[in-house]
Amino acid sequence: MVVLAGGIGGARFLRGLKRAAPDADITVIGNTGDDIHLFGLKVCPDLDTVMYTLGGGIDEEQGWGRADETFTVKGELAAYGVGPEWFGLGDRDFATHIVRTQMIGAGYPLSAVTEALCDRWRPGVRLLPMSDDRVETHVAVEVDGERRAVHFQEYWVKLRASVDALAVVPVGAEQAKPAPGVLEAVAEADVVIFPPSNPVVSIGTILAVPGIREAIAEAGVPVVGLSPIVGDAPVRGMADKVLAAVGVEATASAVARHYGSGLLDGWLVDTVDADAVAEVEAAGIRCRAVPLMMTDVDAAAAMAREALALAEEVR
Ligand code: GDP
Ligand code: FO1
Ligand code: CA
Repeated sequence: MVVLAGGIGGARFLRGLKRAAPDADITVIGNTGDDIHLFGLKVCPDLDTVMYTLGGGIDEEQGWGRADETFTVKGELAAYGVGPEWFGLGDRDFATHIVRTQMIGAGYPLSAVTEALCDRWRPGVRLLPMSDDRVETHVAVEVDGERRAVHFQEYWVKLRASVDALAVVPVGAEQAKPAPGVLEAVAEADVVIFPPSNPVVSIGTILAVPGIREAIAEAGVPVVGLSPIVGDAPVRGMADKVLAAVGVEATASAVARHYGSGLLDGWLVDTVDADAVAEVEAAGIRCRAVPLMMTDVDAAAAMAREALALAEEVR
């Protein structure tokens, strides 16, 4: 199985998928467009969220960062006047970024570094970055009447998506190559799953790496997705803001139609969005309404079972 994943939505779904299909061989293609360099360190929030969640190190409530975290280093940096203060890097998390940056400095590609980090966390999936090449999602905003581009993390974390996103650009994506193993995993997959991750800045960014979208469309296996939008709003976060930037309504149906029947064979919407089923099917995508709230691992596993059942239906 191949799963394209962002952070929290992808990671929580994967935990359910592992429970639903314990013997499955799962390759995760992770989004690296959220990556940011801070204090000379390379931080990969979405890869780390998947790794920590599946490896048992995540801060469960927050959904990102480490459990039992402390912020001594961040405080000491601030005492030197060194920021940014708006990005919460904890002490335990810092170690991950130090190891990653050290290995990259020694010449290892991100895919090899991620594999090394996963030797510790044993996530039970093969976690691949979408690319070893640098891709950075930027968001065009207007602040005080002036248009400028900010890093995705600045838009999301510092600005809390409080201003409209005028455009979302995965800078570097066009020149990026899929990481080793990505296209091979897609070609060998029995099913490709889009978990309820952000359609623009998580899955959209992965699909922007030349070759990945094409490989999925040409794999000849069921491609099924789960809506991150429930009741016309994102379950978490501000996906509606970045959907607006690409001209897509924040509805379960609009997101499915945004992916399109050329890519997607099946789509799950929440039971509260049962009205969307007919519209999605009219667009040539098989659709079912099932509970889509990942309140616990069992709920996520039930969603995974529904996704796999839908894949068999469209096979
Ligand atoms: P991020 O990188 O941490 O933002 O995580 P992802 O891109 O993987 O997923 C973010 C999306 O997950 C958001 O748009 C949420 O709406 C969605 N999401 C989070 N929890 C749930 C849930 O329980 N059910 C569904 N259907 N979507 C969820
Ligand atoms: N998200 C926040 O909302 N605030 C933070 O301070 C923050 C720090 C952070 C540190 C490490 C990490 O792996 C993730 C972190 N996140 C933080 C989450 C993450 O950057 C974003 O929520 C996602 O990338 C949004 O897609
Ligand atoms: Ca993310």
